[in-house]
Amino acid sequence: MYVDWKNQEIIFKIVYYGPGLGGKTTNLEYIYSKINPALRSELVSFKTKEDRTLYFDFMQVGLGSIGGKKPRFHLYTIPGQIQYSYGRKLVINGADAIIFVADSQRDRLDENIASLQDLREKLAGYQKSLEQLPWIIQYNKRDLPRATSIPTLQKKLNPFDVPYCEAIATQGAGVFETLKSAIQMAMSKL
Ligand SMILES: Nc1nc2c(ncn2[C@@H]2O[C@H](COP(=O)(O)OP(=O)(O)OP(=O)(O)O)[C@@H](O)[C@H]2O)c(=O)[nH]1
Ligand SMILES: [Mg+2]
Repeated sequence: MYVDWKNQEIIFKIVYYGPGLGGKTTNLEYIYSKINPALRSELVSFKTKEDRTLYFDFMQVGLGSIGGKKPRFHLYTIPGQIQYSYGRKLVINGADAIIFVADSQRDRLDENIASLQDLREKLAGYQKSLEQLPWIIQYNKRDLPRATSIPTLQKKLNPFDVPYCEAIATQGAGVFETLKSAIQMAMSKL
């Protein structure tokens, strides 16, 4: 979080983390398509030719004003593919809240666990930890028939019992609920 005194803005950084193909970019695309254009910037995406995130996606979202200051949320997604480790490290720096987008498909459980471990390592590089930072889990792809049950996902991915949302990002289900929780968490630091 930082204050831009010139423009009287308070900037919060919210990062969508999680395994490749989990649906991080889809969350941002849905928000972009539904939110009042007056309240958001353009969506900036750096993609590979296979439509995978290469560096990050970025969009700014604004909310009215609080005590004369205007809260602004910088939403980023990380590149989930294993080889873009350094990109993830850069994007996670300075996050005020993290949304961990887990892929509910049964055969993706190990990738979710590995991504959570990767997140811990990246944060440790900045002397930060998941115990200190506000974060939330989004169990995405709930529409798929062989989705892992929520109790199993909770047991494997949520030992601290942080808040979670269920989502179908392609249909927009749960996308704004997730963002709202993350915004509340980020702002609770104020
Ligand atoms: N069935 C289903 N498919 C989804 C859902 N959310 C995302 N997808 C699909 O999953 C694929 C990957 O989605 P992305 O949003 O690009 O995933 P990502 O997490 O940004 O992936 P990286 O950029 O590689 O880290 C796309 O084909 C999406 O349409 C969902 O809730 N249900
Ligand atoms: Mg992506």
